[in-house]
Amino acid sequence: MSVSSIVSQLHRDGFYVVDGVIPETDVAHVREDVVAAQVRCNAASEAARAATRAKGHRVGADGVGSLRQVINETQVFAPYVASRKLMKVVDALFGPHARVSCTDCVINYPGNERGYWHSDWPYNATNASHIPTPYPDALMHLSSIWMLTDFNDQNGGTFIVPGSHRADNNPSAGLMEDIDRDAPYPTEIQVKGSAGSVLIYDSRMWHSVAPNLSDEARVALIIRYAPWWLNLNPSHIGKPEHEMMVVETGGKNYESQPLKRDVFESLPEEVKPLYRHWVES
Ligand SMILES: O=C(O)CCC(=O)C(=O)O
Repeated sequence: MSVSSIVSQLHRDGFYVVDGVIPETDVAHVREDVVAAQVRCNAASEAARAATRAKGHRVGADGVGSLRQVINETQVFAPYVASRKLMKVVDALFGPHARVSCTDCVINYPGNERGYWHSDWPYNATNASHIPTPYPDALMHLSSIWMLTDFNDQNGGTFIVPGSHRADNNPSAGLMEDIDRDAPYPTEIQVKGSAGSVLIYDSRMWHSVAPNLSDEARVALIIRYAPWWLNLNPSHIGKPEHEMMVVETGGKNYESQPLKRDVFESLPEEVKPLYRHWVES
């Protein structure tokens, strides 16, 4: 499909699945490295989630493993982050100098619970830093979920509500009349695709973790692309806005450590500009 058709579909439906970003021949290797990194760092990542939950905040869903800034642990997927298949869309939406704002992984283990309807940062109202409603009707942040296993309705292909990106609010705070953020939504669909494909969506689109009813883990990367003018500092540990808006308020946020310097230096040249804003000093 042409770039302009993809952009039109993003504006109309809120999402699009880009096939074959990671070639079939490489995807098993990428998946194995990402899972190994998550398992290696599991105790630390679980402790961070437990501490956030202990403060009374809503975070994640039981049975879902995650690792923030997984690129600090494995760079196996780095060559694809600036894939032309994705960057031509990012460039068409945001112009030059776009930046990556999130590089995490999520693993839905068999039997995980359903998540709650939300939009991604900066629209998730459970986060200390979020845009107040009503939202302006503009695509300001592009989220993506990378399928490192096939996604289907058995193993927890993400629930989405097509068209919800045009709403001026989302159910994350649990305050929308007649909408239970934990319950199925009448027009929800489940994203399906083969391993190596990438779901791209307007970060405003309502989505939620789906239960994995299969007996194999469902593995994904979460990568987000932002225009240069979107202030990412509230979600960057160590930046003054993060200190002021998240630490000092006792809130929770989408947040990540910067890239390690040696990791940044090892990245492919075309990927470095996407991370240059977010490297340890
Ligand atoms: O892993 C999924 O299917 C959904 C992930 C999600 O909700 C998110 O990244 O905000």
